[in-house]
Amino acid sequence: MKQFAIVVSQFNHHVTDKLLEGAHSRLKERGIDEANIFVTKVPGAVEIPLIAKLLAQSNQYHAIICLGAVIRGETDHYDYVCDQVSRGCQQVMLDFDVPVIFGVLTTHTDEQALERASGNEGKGIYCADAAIHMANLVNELSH
Ligand code: INI
Repeated sequence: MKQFAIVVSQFNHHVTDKLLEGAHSRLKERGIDEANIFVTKVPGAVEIPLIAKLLAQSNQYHAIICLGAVIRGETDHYDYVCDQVSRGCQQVMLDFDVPVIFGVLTTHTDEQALERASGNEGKGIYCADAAIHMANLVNELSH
């Protein structure tokens, strides 16, 4: 049975709660038992890559779904946060040969983030499908 981890940041949790709900419920809908879904929370998107790395290192997960919401607002901080989380997630994926699914929304406004996080086409749902797809592909290609 495949195991999945979800790392979700608490910053902008009104958005990330929706991402988590979408990803978690889709994994279950696709037949993954609750016992095989590990969810862990981090303060902000910048903290996601370290925890994704520790999860990858544990060798227990077939895919790691990273969820967050970086909203531009007024400051340049946005660019640094986006840069750190996107590079960090990709580094973990390529260093550990485990799919790290990038479900971190980067938007100009709160409304845009909420819209992308919600509904049947929400990013959390997409990320769960991508995680299952990638876990299957890696499994096929490495046997
Ligand atoms: N973290 C986010 O996840 N989203 C944001 O929009 C954001 N902004 O805008 O500042 C944000 N900052 C916090 C950051 O991720 C770290 O938690 C913080 O810098 C401590 O390392």
